[in-house]
Amino acid sequence: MSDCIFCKIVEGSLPSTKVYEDDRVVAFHDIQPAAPIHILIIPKKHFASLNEAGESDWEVIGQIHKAAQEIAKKLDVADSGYRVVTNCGSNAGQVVHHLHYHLLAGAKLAPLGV
Ligand code: IU
Repeated sequence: MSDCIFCKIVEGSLPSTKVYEDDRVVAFHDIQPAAPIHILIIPKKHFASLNEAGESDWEVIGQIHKAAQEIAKKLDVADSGYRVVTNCGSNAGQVVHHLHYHLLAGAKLAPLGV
C-alpha cells in the first residue's frame, strides 16, 4: 500500500534497523522501544491486522513465529525469555495498520492486562 509506513520499510524507501529478513518476513528495531529489546516482525505482504488475515496468510503468520524464535536466539534472549504479541484494533492500541508482531525482551516484563 502506497501510504503504509511499514510497506515503505519493506520496499526500503524508509530506513529501518533490520535484524532479520526472509522471502516473506522482515524484522527491525522499533523506533520507540517499550523494552530493552523491542523488535517488530512483519509480513512483506500488506494486510491491516490479524482480522484481515485470510486462508492464504496462515503460512506467513507461522513464518513470523519461526522468525521470532530465530531472532530471540540471535539476540540471546531465548533462555531469559521474551514476549511476542500483536495488537489488533483500537482497544488493543493498534496504531500502525500493517500486521506486526512485537518481540519484547531484555528485562522482566510487566504482566499483561488492562
Ligand atoms: P502498535 O501495535 O500499532 O501500537 O505498534 C506500532 C509500533 O510501531 C509502535 O511500537 C511504534 O513505536 C512503532 N513504529 C516504528 O517502529 N516505526 C515507525 O515509523 C512507526 C511506528 I509510525
